[in-house]
Amino acid sequence: MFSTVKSIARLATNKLHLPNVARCLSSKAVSRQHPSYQDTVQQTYGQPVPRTHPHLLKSDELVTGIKLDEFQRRRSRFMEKIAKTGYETPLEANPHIVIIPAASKVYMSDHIPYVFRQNTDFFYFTGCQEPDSILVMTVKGDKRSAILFMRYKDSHAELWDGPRTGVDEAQSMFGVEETLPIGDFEHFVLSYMTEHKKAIIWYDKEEVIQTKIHNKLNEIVKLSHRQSFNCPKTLVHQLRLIKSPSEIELMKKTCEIASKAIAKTMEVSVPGMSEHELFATVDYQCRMKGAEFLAYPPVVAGGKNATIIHYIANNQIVQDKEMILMDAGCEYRGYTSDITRTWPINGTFTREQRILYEIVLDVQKILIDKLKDMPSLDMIYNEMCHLLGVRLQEELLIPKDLNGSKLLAAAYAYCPHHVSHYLGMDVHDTSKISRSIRVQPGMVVTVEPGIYVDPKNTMAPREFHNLGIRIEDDVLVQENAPLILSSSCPKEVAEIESLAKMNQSK
Ligand SMILES: [Mn+2]
Repeated sequence: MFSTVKSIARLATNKLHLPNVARCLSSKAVSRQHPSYQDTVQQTYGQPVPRTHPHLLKSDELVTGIKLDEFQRRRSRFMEKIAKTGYETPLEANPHIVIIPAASKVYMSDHIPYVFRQNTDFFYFTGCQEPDSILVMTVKGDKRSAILFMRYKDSHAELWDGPRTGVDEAQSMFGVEETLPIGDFEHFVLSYMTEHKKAIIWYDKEEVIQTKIHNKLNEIVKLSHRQSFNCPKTLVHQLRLIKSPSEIELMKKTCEIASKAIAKTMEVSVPGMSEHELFATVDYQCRMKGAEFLAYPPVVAGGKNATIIHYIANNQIVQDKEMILMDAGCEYRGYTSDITRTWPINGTFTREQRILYEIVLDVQKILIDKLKDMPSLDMIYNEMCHLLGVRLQEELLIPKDLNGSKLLAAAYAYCPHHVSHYLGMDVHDTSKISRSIRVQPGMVVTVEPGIYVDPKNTMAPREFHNLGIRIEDDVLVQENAPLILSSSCPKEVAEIESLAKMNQSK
């Protein structure tokens, strides 16, 4: 990917191109802010800021779509929650220290990193994109404090890996009470624990994010009065579960990008194409519309591959008369979409494909509509099994004499996955939140029923064998009616047939 020699060459080239940088900076968008040339060259940050990346952020945003005060509000709401826990006596509040590490770089092989993705909870509270940082929040009575531990600026490391924000700039940039160098972390925690012997330490010991920090914390906690950690994750996820107005805007955007990308993929698809090409198309379309990357390895499954729920090999040719099931979503500024569409590669459903497709579509629409009654996701799942069961009985894919739990079990044989999960900064968002609680306005959930006909399924007539269909939309729960965020991706039979027909004659 890169080598010493090439990097040196690149540095030399960059120097030669400095006048070009200056020319670019005089473009309209930047010149409005009148940056001094010297200033731009000298002060760099570990992530885009409005001055260096005016095409990505508005002048008052810390990250695209979100201002600094929202991050501060998230931290103070969280610390409020923490302050309400852990009273030893009704009058004596415990001090608390919460530790949330940033992600570290992960390597696929020697010196070759995977694309960096920040630890979600850390990003939610800071907007900080730098690896190996740590957020510490302390709560003692009415006193609240957020401390960010950052890497020093390091000209040598920055030549290789790009700029760092550094300790000094970070305080005003991220609006925390204090910033300290990462090397001071251990000492800070030790002295805090010495000073506050009864402090509760909040740290997720199950998920090792920074190994060094994890090991140090384990040593520290053993010496402490507590000798164990409290996990902060559930409290964090309770906050993340309800999206703020700015988060809703970002969710709309990420869903719209992926919706249009999948629609475009339908439009170019044609028999004989490989799943790989369709994967490349959706990936390309998402990036060209501004997404950072796909939110997960997409399922691009032609024909019978669609019956494998987590099929991601994506290396087969899609044949005439087969359907393609595409489950893809993207990440836009830290927010994810998760959409599935199934369409006939030649633009026309066969009789059997259409029968099953219409069942899934009808059931999906009913389930989305149910969200107005604020059910739990588990209730929606039970409803799906019931509706699928009845509809499959009508089409003779389930024996007519089954009812009750036997009918539900028969439906389960056609759809072995849950119908919904929470969606947000993570694809399977807020995993600590049970699916048995009722949904509330501000939550975003998926609705994704499917039918998969395994030839081993003895109830299924032969002509339905190996068909796999799923339709998945991303839905914002609102007070009155749910809002489908992925509505710009067509799902009606006539719409997807006409889209999929567009490239057939070429
Ligand atoms: Mn999903």
